[in-house]
Amino acid sequence: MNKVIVNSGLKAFDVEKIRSDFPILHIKVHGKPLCYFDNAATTQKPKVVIDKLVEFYSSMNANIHRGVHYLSVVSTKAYEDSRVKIKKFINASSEKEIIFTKGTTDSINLVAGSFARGKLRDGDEIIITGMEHHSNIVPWQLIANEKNIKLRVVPITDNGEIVFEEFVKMINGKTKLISVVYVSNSLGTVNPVEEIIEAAHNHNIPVFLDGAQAIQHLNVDVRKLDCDFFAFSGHKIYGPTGIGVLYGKEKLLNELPPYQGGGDMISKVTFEETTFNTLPYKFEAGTPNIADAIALGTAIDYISGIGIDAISKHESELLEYATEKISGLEEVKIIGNAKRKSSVLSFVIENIHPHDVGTFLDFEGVAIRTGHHCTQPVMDRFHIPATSRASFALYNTKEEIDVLVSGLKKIIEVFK
Ligand code: C6P
Repeated sequence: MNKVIVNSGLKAFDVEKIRSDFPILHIKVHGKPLCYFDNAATTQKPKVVIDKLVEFYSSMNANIHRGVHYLSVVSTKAYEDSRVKIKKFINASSEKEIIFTKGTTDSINLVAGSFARGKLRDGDEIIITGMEHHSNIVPWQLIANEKNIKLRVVPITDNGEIVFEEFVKMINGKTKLISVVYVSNSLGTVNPVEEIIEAAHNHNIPVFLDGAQAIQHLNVDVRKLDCDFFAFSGHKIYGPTGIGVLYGKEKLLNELPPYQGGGDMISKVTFEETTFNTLPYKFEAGTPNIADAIALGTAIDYISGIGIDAISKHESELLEYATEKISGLEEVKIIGNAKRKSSVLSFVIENIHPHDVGTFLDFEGVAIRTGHHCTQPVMDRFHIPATSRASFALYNTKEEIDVLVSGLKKIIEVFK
């Protein structure tokens, strides 16, 4: 593949060098070079992240916050160093605002459980949008059913953008939380989160951002955004699975009751009464996912070394290139045409089920996702059962997109 070096005031972006950092990108699938376009589901891991996991279990493994012995001190320091890296990466005010979770889903469930227990009353309302992932619908529904809370849904346009005026109209005295996806995983829409936050804060309503598809593509500065909560998953930002982050403003987190009880989240326990640990430990009950938290720090170092702005620029070029090529196929319809999009290209092909598209492309070595992408209400909104989705990452190239497009042309020909 050709070497693509982009240098326009940003850090030099050498995609071939980046590709050489990811061992899995060099395997063959059905005898063909792998073109991995399922990055919105999970990203591949650079060797430094894989090596960090091996290093942890080979030379650092011990439980944290509990031992005075050498290994415990080393692993505790590495775990807490990772928290500091994440704090800096998203520009939080303090490490106390960075809670390790299992991932975005776990982070949303944490706030749904804790916030609802601490703050919500009968008749209160939560606003979400029509393009949420199931993870930002179901946890609120569970609470809504339990506490008689109303979930209100902002409609979306045919282009896949929220109807902002409708959102503003929905805000009222009963609204207690607004929880929105920053970047839609099935449409690619980048939501106007700055405006959403401003409108919400004019009414003193906190905003939760589902950042699962934002953190790896956009420069996220939680202080500049002024969001109250922000969630992301490690595995979507080149880190391991089973680890994620909940950011919350310190003042708000302090006001919330614990989500789960157990070791490490307590200050003192008697049979009569328990007092809780300070932040962030109040929300990290039990032995956490130590190795993966540390390797997530390594992934953040890796991304920071390349520069998120350079990554963003590269991915925008890929999205633009793929959109142009795929729009040129008359049988293909793109689902999600928002003015501001990020790295996700969803489409349907006349008379061919997305699962057939996915299976056919797989034999060409091309990995895409097909289905409802855990956003069934989005599929309902567009009156389709599923889409095919190609999602791009920092290591993808235009040559790989050419392979995807030629695969699509073949399948269209075959099904004719
Ligand atoms: N979307 C996709 O293929 P977890 O599973 O907890 O890491 O992330 C959940 C989640 C929450 N919000 C958004 C916007 C997401 O895209 C996801 C995960 C994957 O699109 C798997 S369904």
